[in-house]
Amino acid sequence: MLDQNIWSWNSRVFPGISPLVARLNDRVRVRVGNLTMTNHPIHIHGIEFEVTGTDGGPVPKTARWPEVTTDVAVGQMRQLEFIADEPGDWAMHCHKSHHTMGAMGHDVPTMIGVDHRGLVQKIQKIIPDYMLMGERGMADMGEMEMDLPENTFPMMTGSGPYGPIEMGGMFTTLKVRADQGPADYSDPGVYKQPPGTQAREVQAPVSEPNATPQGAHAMPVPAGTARKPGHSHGQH
Ligand SMILES: [Cu+2]
Repeated sequence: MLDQNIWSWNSRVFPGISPLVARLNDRVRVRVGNLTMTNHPIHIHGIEFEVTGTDGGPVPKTARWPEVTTDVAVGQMRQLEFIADEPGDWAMHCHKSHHTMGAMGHDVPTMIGVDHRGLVQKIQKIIPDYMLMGERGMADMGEMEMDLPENTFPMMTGSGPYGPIEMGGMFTTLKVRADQGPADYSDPGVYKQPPGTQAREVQAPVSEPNATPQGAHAMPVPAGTARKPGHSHGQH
């Protein structure tokens, strides 16, 4: 059955799925019913929600707690509520990573981190159609869009303003907008960050050999050692 391990929301898979759209500071209620034979931990970025209801009825206010992920077990329903108080495009997805990927090849060794420069040309002399992929992670796979059997769907072809999102399957976005009209749930498009709030690449100055380390990157770590959380390191 693992060969058919593909998952959807209402028979829709990202990117062929509508976003959840909210006006800034709307109270949003989402009901997730699990009709499958495996659990799905539902995760939303950007906001915190409360589980306000189950198959047994409403959860009393005194028994609710803040969450960003809630597991919806086989045959269960979970009702989530939150105030959409953070503008943006937020990922909303099942937290089992293979449930956000779609059809996967099995029995294939992972090539992440393997430097195979020069290898492909040599192999292609013997096998002309040979391809290597996965050196930089799963985006390589999504970009390739290889031929697939007719009874499946592409693996992770979702893309965003900065390139491949590396997601498919049980994934969508929560879009929170200040300028969305009341009861307007149409897709507002890609979120535009206010000036000065967007992450950007910086060119750090090359530090002097005797300069004080400014962070973890400035401190060489011998190969094969691990730095345990909680240990004092540097200026932090
Ligand atoms: Cu899942």
